[in-house]
Amino acid sequence: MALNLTPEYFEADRQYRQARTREEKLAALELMLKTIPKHKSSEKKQADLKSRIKELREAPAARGKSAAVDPYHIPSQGGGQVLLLGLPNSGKSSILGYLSQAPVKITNFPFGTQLPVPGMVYHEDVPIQMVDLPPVTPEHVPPGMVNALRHAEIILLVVDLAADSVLEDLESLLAILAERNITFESAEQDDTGQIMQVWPKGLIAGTKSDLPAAAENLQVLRELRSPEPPLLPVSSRTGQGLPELLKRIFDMLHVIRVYSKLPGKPADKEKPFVVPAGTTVGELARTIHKEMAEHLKYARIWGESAFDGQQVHATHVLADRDIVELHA
Ligand SMILES: Nc1nc2c(ncn2[C@@H]2O[C@H](COP(=O)(O)OP(=O)(O)OP(=O)(O)O)[C@@H](O)[C@H]2O)c(=O)[nH]1
Ligand SMILES: [Mg+2]
Repeated sequence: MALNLTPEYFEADRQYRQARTREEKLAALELMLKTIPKHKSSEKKQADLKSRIKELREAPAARGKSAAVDPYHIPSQGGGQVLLLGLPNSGKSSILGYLSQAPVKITNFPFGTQLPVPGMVYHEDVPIQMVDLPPVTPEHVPPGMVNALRHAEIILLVVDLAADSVLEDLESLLAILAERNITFESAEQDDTGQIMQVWPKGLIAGTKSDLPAAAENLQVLRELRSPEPPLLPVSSRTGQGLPELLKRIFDMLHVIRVYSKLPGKPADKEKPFVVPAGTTVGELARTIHKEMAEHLKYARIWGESAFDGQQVHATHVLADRDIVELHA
């Protein structure tokens, strides 16, 4: 289904995901409704937007400080945000525990996690935020979580590969989402052939791949389920499969990293700027400093998008790992 969403719509969507207050959320939703292309295939989405606007308008205004705090509102940090969604005891907290210093609670009994816990994980030198979520069941999805899922960039569905019920588990997770109109659409192209992002994106981690039952269950899953969203086997005991999972997440985020450099000095390789793929030199300058963008004369680039030290203009599109020297 081609929705042919416009850049204005994506910007409004982004604003919505960053919105903190009810007023900000309403303004962004209204902008989304205004900018969504009005045709048959977007009718469902339009109706969804209208009902969310109505819901928000009618919701009682938050009273006092405690009422305003939403534990599921975690602003995205680093290259992007991944939410870990799964049934109880599937191994969500263990994944984030293995990959980060985040204070996750790993328990051998179900419902160990009660509130979302964010942590930073790394694909090479690119920070990506992962959020461990409390478990869901077909009977119960914690209030507040649905909204977070709806506006997630990436949802990592976590299933226990060692459980013989793994196929049903995966199906019930997908059903929990589908019942709330959260589906995974693949990327679309706009009129100019540029890839436009449609969020959320889905990926499946089959955990506990180190356990004996996992191999056969994985085989069964591969034979019986559709290949979308993609499934990767991982183990939080041995770490197996986790680097591949992170690489896949990085690719799905459609971001690039670039390093800044001062004239006559080596590049700062410690902390890359992580920016959307397609970012130009001028846009990078704006992310660094507004004044820099205003006074930018040219840049010199080392890397894939230019020959070493090549002088380029503000409109030059950057590539992953480019080193950029801005001249103002
Ligand atoms: N062998 C093995 N055990 C694992 C793996 N991942 C998790 N476990 C075990 O599975 C149990 C549940 O792990 P958690 O990470 O707490 O699971 P969870 O999905 O966060 O659980 P809830 O928060 O209750 O939903 C613990 O006993 C873990 O040690 C794995 O990769 N291999
Ligand atoms: Mg947990």
